[in-house]
Order: sequence, then structure tokens, then C-alpha cells
Amino acid sequence: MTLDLPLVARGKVREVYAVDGERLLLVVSDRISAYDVVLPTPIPDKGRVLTALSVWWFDQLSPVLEAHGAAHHLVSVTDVPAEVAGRAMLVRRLEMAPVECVARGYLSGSGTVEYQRTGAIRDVVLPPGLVEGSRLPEPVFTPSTKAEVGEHDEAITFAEVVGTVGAERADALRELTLALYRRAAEIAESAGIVLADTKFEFGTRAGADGLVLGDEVLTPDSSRFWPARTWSPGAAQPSYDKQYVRDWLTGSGWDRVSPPPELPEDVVAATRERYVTAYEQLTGQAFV
Ligand code: Q0N
Repeated sequence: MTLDLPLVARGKVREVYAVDGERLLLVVSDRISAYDVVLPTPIPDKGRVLTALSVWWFDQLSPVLEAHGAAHHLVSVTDVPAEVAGRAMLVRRLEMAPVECVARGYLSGSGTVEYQRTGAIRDVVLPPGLVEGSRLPEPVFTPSTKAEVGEHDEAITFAEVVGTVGAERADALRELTLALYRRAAEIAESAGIVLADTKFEFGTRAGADGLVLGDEVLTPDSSRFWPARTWSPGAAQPSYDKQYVRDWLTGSGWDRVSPPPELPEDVVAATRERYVTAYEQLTGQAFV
């Protein structure tokens, strides 16, 4: 698939195209990554599910955005080229803040690694005794750099955010990130899903001072979703969407260095089902 539009940015599983001076097209593929590499086997409908989920969240979060004098970047999901219908968002072109705005309500992944070493994530000191999967006493803002493709985002201090965007903008990013996380975690919890953490990207529009929520939001690619039913701190939590893939890869003999193997069709079908179920469980709507 190649659209006849200038490519602006490309991630492991998504592409951004220029539509005109004011608008971009965010296209989500069916590709899936695991252990930091893109697998050769696509998951049918993954792009459409993640797009529909993101669009649903933008709508759910509108009151929070409005209360902060902010907005989101979504313009349309219907006014998109036919080749990418259902898995593309037409969005407003923004001046993006050069930080990943991460909120964590639970300790996991790189957060656990840093906490075990230092008792903190950068300047955010956490109480003693936490383990992988622990719920934090309150959600924390743990921003990171925006890494190039192939690199890893790196945690930064709040002071570094201040140094990059100024104190007023840094405060606004932290407050809005935490407010959005709190509301999203509450919605997810009522649907039986733990929103362990998530990453937002914000921008601004020339001539306006409010923040604008960009990128895709609160999808399994930008967040850790855990089934609430099996949440039990002390070990890695099963991933809502990728656990079948990880388990199969782990048992496949793949060395994590060579090109990854094709997934068998039962793993593809089970994984597709997980994405669809996540959508249906969260939104209460059938995925069409
Ligand atoms: C933008 N990225 C990084 C897709 C997401 N509304 C916007 N205006 C200007 N630039 C961007 C957006 C948005 N969203 C954000 N690249 C361009 C995130 N990408 C990485 C690749 O996959």
C-alpha cells in the first residue's frame, strides 16, 4: 500500500502523510511488533480496531480536554482515501511538543527497572516495597524523549521538560496528562481493564494557546492494558493483546536476533480476537 501523498513520518506500524498545509493523514497498519521487532505476519483488522478505539477515546476524553482549555487533533475518519478507510485519521497539523507525556498508575517495564535501581523514576520518588505490577499510590508523570525509529525513548526529569518547553507549558503538559490518565483509567476499570500506563503526545496550533492532544490515544500500542481479573503484582502481567504472540515466540526457538518467524494462524486468530474484544469490552459496542 502506498498513498500518493508525501510521507512525513513513519513508525514501526504507522505512517503519517501530508494532506495539505493544515492537515495530516495518520495511517495505522495491521503490523504487530513484539520484543521490539515488527513480525512478518499482520493481524487482520488491527489497524481498524486501533483507529476505532482511538477515535472512541478522543470522544470520551473531550470533557477533560475542554476543562483544560485543550482540544484533540482529530478532524475526520470518513474523509480519507478509500485504500485506508477505517484505519486512518485526518488530523490537524500541529507544532508537536518534543516530549512523550507518559502517565503511570502502576509500576511496569522500564519503570520497574529504574525503580529497582534507584527507588525512583528520574525525579519521581516512589515508596519502598513496590514490585512489577504494583498499583502506585497516585498516578505519576514520567516524561520521556522522543526516540528515533530503532531507538528507545529515554526517561527525563520534569526539570528537563521545563528546560525544553518552559515552566508554564511543562506544568500544563503534566496536569493534562494526569487528568486524561485518571479519567481513562476510571473508564477502563469499569470495563474490567487495568490501564497500567499510557503515552500521550501534545501539540499546539499557531496563534492559539491551548494544548492539542495528538497521535493515537489509549490503544494497546500506546498503553499497557491488563485484564483486571488476573492482575496480581509480583511478576509480569499478561499483556491484554500480545500475550499469545509472546508466548508462541518464546516457545518457537527464535533467538530474538534473527528475522522473526511467521506466526501460525491460530495465534493470529487469537490475537485478532484480543484486539476486537478489547474494543468491545471498553466501548460496549460491537466491532464492525
Ligand atoms: C506527528 N508524529 C510522531 C505515527 C505517529 N497532528 C500532528 N501534527 C504534526 N505532526 C504530527 C501530528 C500527529 N499525530 C506526530 N509524527 C508527526 C508520532 N508518529 C510516529 C509514527 O507513527
